[in-house]
Amino acid sequence: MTDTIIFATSNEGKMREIRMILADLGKKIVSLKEAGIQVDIEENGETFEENAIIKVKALRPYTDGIILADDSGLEVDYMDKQPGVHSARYMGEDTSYDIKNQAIIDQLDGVEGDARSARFVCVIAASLPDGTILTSRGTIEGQIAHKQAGEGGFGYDPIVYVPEFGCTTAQMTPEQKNEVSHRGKALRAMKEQLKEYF
Ligand code: ITT
Repeated sequence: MTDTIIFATSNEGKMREIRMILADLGKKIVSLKEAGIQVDIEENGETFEENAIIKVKALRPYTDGIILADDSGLEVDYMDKQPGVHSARYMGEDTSYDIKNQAIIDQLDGVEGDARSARFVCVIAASLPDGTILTSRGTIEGQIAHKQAGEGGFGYDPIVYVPEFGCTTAQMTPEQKNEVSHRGKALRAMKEQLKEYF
């Protein structure tokens, strides 16, 4: 089985975390850009699972090796679990996260305590050379912060406050975030499944 895994993502923030979490797998992990693949994938699924599977399947014509993909997002309970699978597209793909994050804080104006609950969700899909599709899921529970805090991570990290740690996921070190995050949990679960195939 090939020693290179294509990770079907164009998101550099995700890719930084993925490389750290999968470092012990002993495989070379390459992003779409590094693999020289330009593909426009229509993520029209209604669930994180559907979209993660859409991504790995879209890459199958380009390689006969293992393909991984991540579909993830932020569910805000007070907003009926939005932006959810639309997290990247929420308020427009080109709108800055400073603006998107402030808009979510503004929508929760006057909402207090547990009613501010939210979570990051991550689903990892794998497509194996024999056609097998695997998925794994991870979540991290938090609350929407009253103001943005922290410089780490990417995307919605500055507004996801995790009570057990007393900080947002943007205020965690990369190691801390990977230890407790939706992506860390989903990728470690996927590693366990993949070990059976190596
Ligand atoms: P790819 O499809 O190319 O992987 P994408 O950014 O479009 O990149 P998604 O469709 O899975 O990926 O959308 C995920 C969005 O959810 C991401 O752009 C962020 O806005 C948000 N998100 C996911 N994980 C996050 C994290 O760990 N920290 C902050 N925001 C996160």
